[in-house]
Amino acid sequence: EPSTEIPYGDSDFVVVANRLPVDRDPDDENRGWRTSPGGLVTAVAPVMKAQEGAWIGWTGVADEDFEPFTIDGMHLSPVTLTSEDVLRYYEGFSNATLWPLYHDVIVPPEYHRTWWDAYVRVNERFAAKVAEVAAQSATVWVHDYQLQLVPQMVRRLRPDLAIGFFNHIPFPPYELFAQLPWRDEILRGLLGADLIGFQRPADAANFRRAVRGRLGYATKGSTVSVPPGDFLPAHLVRAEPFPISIDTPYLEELARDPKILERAKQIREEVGNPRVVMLGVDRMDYTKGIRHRLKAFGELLAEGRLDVEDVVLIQIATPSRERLEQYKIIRHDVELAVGRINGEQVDVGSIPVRYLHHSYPRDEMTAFFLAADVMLVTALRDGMNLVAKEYVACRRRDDGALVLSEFTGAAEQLKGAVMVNPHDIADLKAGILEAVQMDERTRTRRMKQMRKRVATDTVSRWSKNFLAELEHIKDNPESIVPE
Ligand code: ADQ
Repeated sequence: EPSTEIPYGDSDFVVVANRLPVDRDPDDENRGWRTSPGGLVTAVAPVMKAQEGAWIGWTGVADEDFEPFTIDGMHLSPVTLTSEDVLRYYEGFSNATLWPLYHDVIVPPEYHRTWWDAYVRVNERFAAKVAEVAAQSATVWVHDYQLQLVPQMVRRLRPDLAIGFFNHIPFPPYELFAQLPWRDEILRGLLGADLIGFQRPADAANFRRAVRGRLGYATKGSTVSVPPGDFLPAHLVRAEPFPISIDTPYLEELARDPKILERAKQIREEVGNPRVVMLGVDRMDYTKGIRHRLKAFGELLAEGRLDVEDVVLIQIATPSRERLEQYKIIRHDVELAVGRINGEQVDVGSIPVRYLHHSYPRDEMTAFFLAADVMLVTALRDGMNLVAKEYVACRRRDDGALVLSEFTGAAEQLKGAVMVNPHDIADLKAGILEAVQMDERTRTRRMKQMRKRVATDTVSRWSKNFLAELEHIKDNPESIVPE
């Protein structure tokens, strides 16, 4: 029985994420906020509008309190972060501890007790906000690695709620996860949820193995039995894969737009109309394998296996987490590599790598996807990688080839890609050449196969599946009792 002392809120559906789906825009004098369109918004906005929904998150502005506000029919409930929270909870524990730890320790994670304290404190703030806005028996959907303690905190405050959690990044193998000084707290935090979603089956399996190894709880299939304790009664938790996807119909619509098709042609002209345009689109992050990609491309040119007359690589890298040391290093390394490849050329007119350190609107991104014959996705580790799926969705003529790292979640769905191990530069080079030289019939066959997949696996289906499963668990708790 839910405690009657808690004043319930009005929202039947609550999304909780580190960031609200808005950016401050002082130029927009009407509201001061601009919606930042992303996959998650697309996925949950219809549910938010259909039910009395709310989104809890940070505005991106530190040290300022904001009142709840409504934008595009979504009720937003801001959580305040101080500059110190940003430093310790966000840049520190989330992005310099958890992010590298969960991505195979590509760079060494840093463990600082002050960062952990801030992580706990901020997670408590998010949980308190959920308890305040959620209506009785509401559904709460918590997102991503910044908020892994929120499920347990919410369950303690509001046992009446159905709590789902989705992890957008990988969940590491036990041997790596075990490094974390606060590993047990994180596992208990997540186990406050009724349903925990991961990108790949392997991520869910890694999580269940950590639960068995650290906490000694029994698991059967995807179900974890959590014994009573920590002020909570015994309960069952499901940990399962729910691979995220993209808004395919929207991208296909953009890819049909004559203005965008014209812009794609123009982009090809602007880079000198080469026979082959290759493209990379990533956040500037050490997990994305941009350095490895450039190394492979540079060697192929130097060895004359690719001809500078024939190919151009457009590398778009969105600025990301720029105050963190490891992000300064990756940017420096990428820029050095680009300069080196372009500097090796003898002809003043030869610029094989066109490097853009910017973010672009959706229309322009679509034009880039349409302009590219070969898409390079070479992440060293990536939860899913939406860029790979976006490229496929835009190729309405079933042309173009995708080079895809086997270390992305997307590799499990896009079987028509040229699969590569980006750590193996020789393999990466062979993959790039295979994509460049692939005959038209093979390209068409493989792209068709991949397009079929993204046509059915859309982000709205992803959120429907997740929420349906959560609903089902809530309505039939006995249905998940392991036989
Ligand atoms: P990210 O690490 O950010 O996401 P990704 O899945 O590729 O990686 O999503 C990036 C998004 O940003 C894509 O929609 C892409 O088009 C867009 N983008 C990238 N560069 C851009 C630019 N210069 N201008 C405009 N848009 C740009 C995390 C996980 C992933 C997981 C997603 C979703 O790391 O593994 O797929 O969440 O769960």
